[in-house]
Amino acid sequence: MSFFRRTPDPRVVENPKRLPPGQVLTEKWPVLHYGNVPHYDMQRWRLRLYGEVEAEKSLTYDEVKTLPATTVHCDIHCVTTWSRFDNDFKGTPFAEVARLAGAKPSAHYVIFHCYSGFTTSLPLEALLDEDVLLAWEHDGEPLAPEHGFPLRALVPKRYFWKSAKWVEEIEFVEHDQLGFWERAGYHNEADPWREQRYW
Ligand SMILES: Nc1nc2c(c(=O)[nH]1)N[C@H]1C(S)=C(S)[C@@H](COP(=O)(O)O)O[C@H]1N2
Ligand SMILES: [Mo]
Repeated sequence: MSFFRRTPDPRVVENPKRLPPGQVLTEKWPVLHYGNVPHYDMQRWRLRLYGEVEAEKSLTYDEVKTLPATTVHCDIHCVTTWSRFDNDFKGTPFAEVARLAGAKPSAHYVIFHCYSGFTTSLPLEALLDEDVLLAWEHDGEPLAPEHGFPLRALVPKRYFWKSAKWVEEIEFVEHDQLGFWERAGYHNEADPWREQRYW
């Protein structure tokens, strides 16, 4: 037994299964990404929806923020082993976005295209879960630039790299395409409960 064992967090003592295998709880919110943090001219910023949809869209930030919004209370789990409990993300359910664009029956996957070419993808069906958002607030504050301002995905059931920051374009496709970290060896399904970290 280690002399340096940290006092266990009461939320884990109470509910040991809340922390996925191999994860360590953190109170801070680490910043993790490849490349640099963008600074957008929000007058020119647009969210583009395209691909296998009935109606391609280009939305201003104000338009995004007038979509039906909800708050999701969740735990987040990074593949590098930190987890953070009790986050409140506010945003619009991804299902609203899929409805707005009119995802066609052929739209089986969704690719998030982000600042500087970062991409990640998930099956559309997974993104229709009610805890999946396009988020613009965390714990009551606008997203900080380093955490994805103006808009990030939130997919709490997957490792956090699937929660793309600085989302600029959402592409609906028939066939999946591996994203940035997935091509580098990360598991494409990314379920923290099954420890799907790497291929
Ligand atoms: N655009 C973009 N989004 C990204 C990443 C990235 O490199 N670029 N990294 C992912 C990874 S690996 C993690 S753990 C989370 C970290 O989000 P945070 O910095 O808000 O904690 O962002 C994810 N989203
Ligand atoms: Mo990560």
